[in-house]
Amino acid sequence: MEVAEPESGIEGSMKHPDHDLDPSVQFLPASDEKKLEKRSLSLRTMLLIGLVVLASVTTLIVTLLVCNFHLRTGEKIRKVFSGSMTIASQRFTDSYEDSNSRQFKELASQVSKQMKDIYNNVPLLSRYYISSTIQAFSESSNDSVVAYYLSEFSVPESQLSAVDEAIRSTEQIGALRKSRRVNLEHKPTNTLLIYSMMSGAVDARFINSSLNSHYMESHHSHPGKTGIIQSPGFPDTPYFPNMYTEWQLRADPNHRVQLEFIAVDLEDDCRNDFIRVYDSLVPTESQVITEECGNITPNKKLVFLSSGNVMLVTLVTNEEKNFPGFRAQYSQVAAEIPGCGGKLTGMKGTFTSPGFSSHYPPQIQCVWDIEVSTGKQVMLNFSRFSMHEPGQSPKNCTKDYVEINSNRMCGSQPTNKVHVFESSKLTVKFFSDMSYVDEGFFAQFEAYDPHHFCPGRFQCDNRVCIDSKLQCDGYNDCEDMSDEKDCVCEEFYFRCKNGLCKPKHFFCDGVDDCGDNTDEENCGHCEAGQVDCRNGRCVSEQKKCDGHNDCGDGTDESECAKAIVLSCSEFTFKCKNEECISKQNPRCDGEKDCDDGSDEADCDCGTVPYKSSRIVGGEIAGEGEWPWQVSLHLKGEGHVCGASIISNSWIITAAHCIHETNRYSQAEQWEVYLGLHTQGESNTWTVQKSVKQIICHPAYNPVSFNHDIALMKLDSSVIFNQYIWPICLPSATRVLPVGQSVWISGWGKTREHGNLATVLHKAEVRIINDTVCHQLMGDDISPGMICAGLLTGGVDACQGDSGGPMSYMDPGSKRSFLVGVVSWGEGCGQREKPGIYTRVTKYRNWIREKTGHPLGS
Ligand code: 4AZ
Repeated sequence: MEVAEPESGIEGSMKHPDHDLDPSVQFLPASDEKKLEKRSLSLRTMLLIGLVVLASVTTLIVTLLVCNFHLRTGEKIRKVFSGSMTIASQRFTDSYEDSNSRQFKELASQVSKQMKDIYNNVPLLSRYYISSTIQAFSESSNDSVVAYYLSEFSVPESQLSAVDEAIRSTEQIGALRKSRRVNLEHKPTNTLLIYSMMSGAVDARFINSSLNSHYMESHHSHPGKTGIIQSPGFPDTPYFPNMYTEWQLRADPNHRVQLEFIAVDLEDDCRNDFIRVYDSLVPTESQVITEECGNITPNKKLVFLSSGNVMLVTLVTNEEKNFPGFRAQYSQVAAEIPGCGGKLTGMKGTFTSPGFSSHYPPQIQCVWDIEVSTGKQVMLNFSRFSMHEPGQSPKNCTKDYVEINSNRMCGSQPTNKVHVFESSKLTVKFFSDMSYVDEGFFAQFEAYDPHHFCPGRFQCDNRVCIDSKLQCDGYNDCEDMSDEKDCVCEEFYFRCKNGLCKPKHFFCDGVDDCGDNTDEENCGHCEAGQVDCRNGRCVSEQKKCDGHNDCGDGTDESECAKAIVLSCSEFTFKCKNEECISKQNPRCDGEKDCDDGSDEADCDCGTVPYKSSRIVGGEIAGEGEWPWQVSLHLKGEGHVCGASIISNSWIITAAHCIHETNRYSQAEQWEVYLGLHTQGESNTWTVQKSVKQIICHPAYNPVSFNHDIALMKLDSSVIFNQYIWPICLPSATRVLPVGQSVWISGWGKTREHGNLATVLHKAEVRIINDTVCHQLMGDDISPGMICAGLLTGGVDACQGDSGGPMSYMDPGSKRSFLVGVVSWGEGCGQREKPGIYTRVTKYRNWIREKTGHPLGS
């Protein structure tokens, strides 16, 4: 591996691998307009450059960017940090924007030397330091220079977090200088006066060792003008595979860079091809403003602002699926954003997050003081509110938030909710941190008469106003139930004994929606004292479990506490000796029910040996909590689907995971991760296997998703440990009552339009009545499917969870059974749109036939 020369800051720089090869991409000297602008390139030139660049796969830039960010070399791991520092002792000149200029090279060399000194002052860093390269300079608002660098270290694995910590300590450089621990008194005369310094890790996906080319452009925006940047070849030819491209954008001091995406057409999966925008000129992880991929429709405005006068746009692509790419326009806007805070008076008015309807910039704070006339009070409504950020919980809002009277709000807020305050004054604060931005909010305030608030809306007891349509709809919209009290139940609702109205489809769904169970009473058509047979007959309760098939379909003998030998039916459990017994769920319940004991054979499954303790609305799982959970990776693309371990050589997944493309159906394209908790982080117990054989259900229908189940045989058998353990397969007769709580787990998206989870998530959902599911989801529901979710929405499986387990823990035996395989749904977590799962009990015989799994019947 080639490594940059430690001292120079230019030699071996990752900046312009292509310069020696094609002069057309060199940076021009400063023009008479003072600022530099890269020469615009024709498509042909771009393609030519692209080809040349592709040929120059071994350039140092790529070597460092692609291979060195976090690469193992024997015992040590190469780690690269990126960052910026303000050099107070240096005045900015335009030539610093041209990396080929003498001035750039001289200053870069000085900065590199100084960085070495800085790291030498921290023993841990000096031990592992290799080199720094200076990527760019920009002009700060006080005429000094900001330098952007990449620093490379070679670190033993055990020291990685200590090095991270030590790197953070270098951010104290200003403080250190003041306390003279860095001996600047004896500095050589050309030592730079460094004022502030910040460093951070680089995005892990740059580690992708197949990235083999690099392309870079630099632009300085001009007042009143817009410039265009676009992926090479856009829109006529797809972007190149395995390429890292970056666009450095600068504005004049006291200005911000504004970037508007005009078109984005990338692969859907951000783990493969993605655009990232940084609030810096280097790709520092803590300064990502946004990440984009997929196809973004032009009616959705995607505008971003920098916090200072620089911005970096990067495009990383992988081997497969090359799309047209993107086009964006950049310009500069004044640093001061009008309407960021201030005093608001009058009877009503509006205010927005800074820059709305652009995304707000990072690192900004606004404070509004609202005051309405005395005698009136303030109410506030957010007609738009979107402040999501990866890693931010809506419970504590530590990243970007709005704060009203010390209450923080983030994530989404319902647009039909009005906040009512018992005061004529209100202070609203807006805060955005260094990374990730969102659309922000549009707020209306209004003065109200304290005796008559919520005009035109329903007023909750907790002084929240909601849309009148939400009153008496069966859902607790006020969050204090006041919208569901004293209701007259309309046509599609029934009345509970306690007076609540509930949608008719909540009736007899197995869940006590009323709270007094009246919606679950008298659910059969038979009289009191009779059993409801599933074939519609009614027989006396006394005939239940008496050993006679009184219903005729075995229902009266199917839910018995004790095993009675009966003639075989779909409601009986068949022992290995062909005897059939009547007991409900006899398999692996710890009691020998079959004379030959076959109901308790091969029950070493479904227990959690570990005794510690974009799923939507779920929470992070404990390590080892779902030891049968598998992550299926497609080679080079990462996690695609979930699966469940059923024996030491077989796993179960969804057929649609396999059917997606021709490539997906090839066994050698898959990597199976067992005992995994965090994507990209293997533990000593994590096992990776290849796939020897894939068996999709022969009747799988890719249009209806009927029979969405598949088996994968591992290339060699896995040794179980406390993090790798099989789940039990349910017997065909396992009864899962409606309303039963079951668990789903996976690394899928945590929001419908969000990103895949890195850490395994879990969520508790409930089995939903088949009839209700038909009503809600239409005729697409077949007997091979089972619905689960919460009808109120918010908790669900999502894209990336497919193939993973829906497990039921039998409270008696404490064993988990695989009752469903995540299959499909309409969106994720929507109200009255449950998730659809493959009903595993229906596929038992097929599983046994294909895998030889030693199941009872
Ligand atoms: C999917 O795309 C998917 N809400 C899986 C489950 C659900 C929706 C989508 C259920 O794999």
